[in-house]
Amino acid sequence: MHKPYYTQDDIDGLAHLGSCPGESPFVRGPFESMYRQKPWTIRQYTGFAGADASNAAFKRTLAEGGQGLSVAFDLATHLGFDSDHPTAQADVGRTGVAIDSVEDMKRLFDGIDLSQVSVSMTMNGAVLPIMAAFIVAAEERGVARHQLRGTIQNDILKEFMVRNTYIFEPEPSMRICTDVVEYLSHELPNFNSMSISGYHFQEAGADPALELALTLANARAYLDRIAARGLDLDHFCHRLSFFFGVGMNFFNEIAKLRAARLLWSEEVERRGARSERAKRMKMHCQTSGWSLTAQEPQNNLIRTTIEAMAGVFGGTQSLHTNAYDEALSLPSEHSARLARNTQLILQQETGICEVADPWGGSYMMESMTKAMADRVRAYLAQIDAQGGILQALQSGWVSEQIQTGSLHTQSRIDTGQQAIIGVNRFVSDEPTPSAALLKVEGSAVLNEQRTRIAHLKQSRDGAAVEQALARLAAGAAQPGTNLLALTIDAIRVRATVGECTQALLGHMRRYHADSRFLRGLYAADRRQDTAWRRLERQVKTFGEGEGHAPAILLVKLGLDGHDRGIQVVASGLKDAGFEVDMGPLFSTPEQVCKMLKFRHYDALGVSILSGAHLPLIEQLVGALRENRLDAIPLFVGGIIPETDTAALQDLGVSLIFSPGTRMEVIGESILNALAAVRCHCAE
Ligand code: 2CP
Repeated sequence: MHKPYYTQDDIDGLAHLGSCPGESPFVRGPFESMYRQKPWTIRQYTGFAGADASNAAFKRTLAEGGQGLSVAFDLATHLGFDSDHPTAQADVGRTGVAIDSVEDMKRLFDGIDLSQVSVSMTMNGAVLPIMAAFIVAAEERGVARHQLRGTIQNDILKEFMVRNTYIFEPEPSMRICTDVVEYLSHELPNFNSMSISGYHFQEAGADPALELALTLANARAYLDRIAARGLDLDHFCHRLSFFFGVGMNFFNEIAKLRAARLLWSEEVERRGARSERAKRMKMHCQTSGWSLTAQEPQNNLIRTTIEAMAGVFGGTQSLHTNAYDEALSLPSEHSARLARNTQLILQQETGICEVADPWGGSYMMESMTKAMADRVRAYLAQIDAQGGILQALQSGWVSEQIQTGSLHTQSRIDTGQQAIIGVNRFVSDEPTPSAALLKVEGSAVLNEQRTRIAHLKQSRDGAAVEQALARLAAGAAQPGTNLLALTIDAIRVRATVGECTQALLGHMRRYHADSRFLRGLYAADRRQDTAWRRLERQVKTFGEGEGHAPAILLVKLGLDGHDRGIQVVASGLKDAGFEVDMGPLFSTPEQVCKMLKFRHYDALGVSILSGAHLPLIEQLVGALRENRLDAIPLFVGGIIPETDTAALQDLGVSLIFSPGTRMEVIGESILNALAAVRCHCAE
């Protein structure tokens, strides 16, 4: 909550005041000259289909004003599956580029000078083979290791908390992260070895203070592990970078970025760092994907511009601006260009780059920075009281905090307290002008990758691969051996991403998360709301008629781990009186059938945000039919372009819900569909 206005009284005595930009504690920015010397890097997250298509997109982005690259990998790669693995097939090339080997990595950067362009890679679970493939690809192109500049995300803790592209259990995963930091700090001195991320917390429902607290708590856990290896803070700390989301809470987002630098500087100093470089937090920011709406998508251009300005006023070093059509699909060429132009216009037309930290000294901003830092310190104290972030993760505290935030936000939107223009206020009756969406031909990418893998396996020295993988597997069982060094050896002789992962899985167990959702919170927020109470009555009436509450099974199919939406729907329907079970992440059609046989359900709801809805629903419907379960009404929620609606309906999908659908609309639609099935059966 902001005060109506701020005065000198609000900043009197604040300890963080008095420094200039580029001076410790860096509240006002990491560099004195900030954007006058070098504006933030325009770094758009890009990648889809195969390496050649993504390479063309990279070249286009650089030609059109992009200043660095940021690679999006597909879900199969994230989870360490080669494209020809049966589990991966529907997801190959959908939400990022498919990379199976160093050959793919070389094609990805073909014609791009890696000694000149910095490359960020969002990779966590399969960080070893992907980082190794990047290093070997550069080596084979003649680029020296010290010339490589860029960032590997390598932040596994937030994967267990929200992003869900983990492979191994937390302990071995932490070892892998630390091996990567250790190796890069010696071998690639200009490469950032972590991008410790808050973005995904905000996307999952955390407010800015919780986002920052969880990010810093994770960063502290990494510092502990790295320090335990005997590495000197002044040697590696300047290569730990950060990544935050920037949403529509304009002033708070700026305050968050300023407070982040303040708190990090304090933390690193407290641990004994001497150099200013070690204490200076550098960050990448991304505008909020969650704030984009499928309704009137052009409004998203405005939202993204405002969020980008908050990132820049907050002093970010690198920025991704989302494309306006991302609530509908992957960005099209046109929308990607507009997103990039948003940053070019800010850099080159506005004069924003001329002054460092223009908010410095503002009564409001300084006081909000302090308030933000205090809230974050209070969260960190709560985490410490539990024994640290790993304990807070394992006890469920982290997911409870985030889900609480997301449910309160959802109820504020559903009741209209939080305005979203075009969604819950000033809704337009006009049809939305259709955007030219990017469509990935998944099966074509899959076939191409399969052929390439087969060719690679025929042409390589099989014995050398076997030996390298055996050494990697042995290294996994032996703490103290650097796994990145061993993976580089394996990748160099043309082992695949999947084979390296498999070798590690011999000694490191695969992680399986529980699916949890909160009960009671959403309904508590909507108790006074007539639309909500009507839904509760309808559910009750349905239950009285049937002799039991309507029971629904909600599942995530495929490799997509985005579970904010399904958790909110599970909580909302449960609170309305439905019986709700949620299947595990990454469910297969066969597992869904097993769950449906285990107990009675009236309906099945599937959430897919990866773009793989058509092949996945086709597989699911086939499995339901084989198991004689196809009479159960099937609902789909997620990012489903209108052009795919008819195909899903032909497959037998009863209802499709896009993001932003109000809870009572979901609940009532399901009840109506169930009632229609009952009528049909009675006829
Ligand atoms: C910059 N430099 C300066 C100044 N500005 N030196 C003096 N005065 C200045 N005003 C120097 C820096 O110190 C650095 O040199 C060099 O110029 C490059 O600047 P930088 O600030 O390091 O910029 P950068 O190379 O773009 O690096 C920015 C970050 C890096 C944040 C440090 O980690 C990064 O690029 N992160 C991007 C992460 C990313 O793209 N994530 C994608 C997430 P030295 O290096 O010598 O110090 S995708 C998200 C999706 C949603 C997902 O995760 O699922």
